[in-house]
Amino acid sequence: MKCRVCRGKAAIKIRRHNAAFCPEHFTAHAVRQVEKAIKDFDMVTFEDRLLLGVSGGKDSLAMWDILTRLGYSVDGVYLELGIGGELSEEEGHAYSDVSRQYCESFASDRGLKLEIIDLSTRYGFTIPEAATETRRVPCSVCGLSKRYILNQAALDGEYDALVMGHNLDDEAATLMGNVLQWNTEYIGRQHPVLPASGNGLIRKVKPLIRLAERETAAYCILNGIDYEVEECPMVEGNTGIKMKEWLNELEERAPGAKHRFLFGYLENAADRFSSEQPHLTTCQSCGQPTIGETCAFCRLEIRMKA
Ligand code: Q46
Ligand code: ZN
Ligand code: ZN
Repeated sequence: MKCRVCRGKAAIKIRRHNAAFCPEHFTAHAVRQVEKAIKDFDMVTFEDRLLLGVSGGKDSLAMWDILTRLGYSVDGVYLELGIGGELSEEEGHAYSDVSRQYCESFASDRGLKLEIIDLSTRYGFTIPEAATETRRVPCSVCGLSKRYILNQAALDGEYDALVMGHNLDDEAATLMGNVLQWNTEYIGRQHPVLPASGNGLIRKVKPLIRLAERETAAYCILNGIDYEVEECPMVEGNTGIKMKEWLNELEERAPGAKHRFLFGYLENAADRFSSEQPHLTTCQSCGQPTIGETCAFCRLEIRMKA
């Protein structure tokens, strides 16, 4: 297997591009894919101050590395969710601790600014506690907490946009899940750029959407980026995992299927669903946007304090 560019020994084959690359040219390819996503969807400019939510996993660290390489000004924010697991002998929330350490090392090695927000210290609960109290799937309370806190962190820091580390697999799986249920409101909200709104929503962008999960992992490995390889111990019940498995089976039979599904939707059908978005008002408690009187995160916070 030879590199498409230099004919040297290839390190990775990408079937949907019908191409293989050596480490150097794969890195250049990955960077180009991000550049293309930013340009095609007019995501951000070099003047923008960007905030990236980092988890310590491959996607967000690859994203930080690529955006910095391209010359964007990007600070990171890590949410300490209080998730435990079997990763370390030490007491405490092993999974979250280890994930935070990967983010801290990445940032300090490169002189980048990283803010740590501890859910427990700032809001008085952890994700495992909230999941137990509400009897909801952990990823559901985790997702809503992350969306809220990252948006708030970007507003507080007066950033121009919040960068999300969602890759091609994440976005295709979300779309598939929503299409199978015909959740038209959610479908209408799925786009690589979600514009800011006057009532407390920061602009959100997803520059990683042209790279698949195995490509962001390969990018990290080939570029010496250490990341959390273990899966979150609370992932059970996450419906996106099933969708990813199905899409991987499809991709195996028809390389490029994921890309065609997601980008076909964005090019041909996204505008048909854009009017399906609900009318947002302002949360009476915190000022962030909501469809009811009090936003879902404030309701969760009130319940956890009771
Ligand atoms: S951290 Fe949170 Fe993920 Fe763990 S509980 Fe689910 S959403 S799986 S990306
Ligand atoms: Zn090469
Ligand atoms: Zn609120």
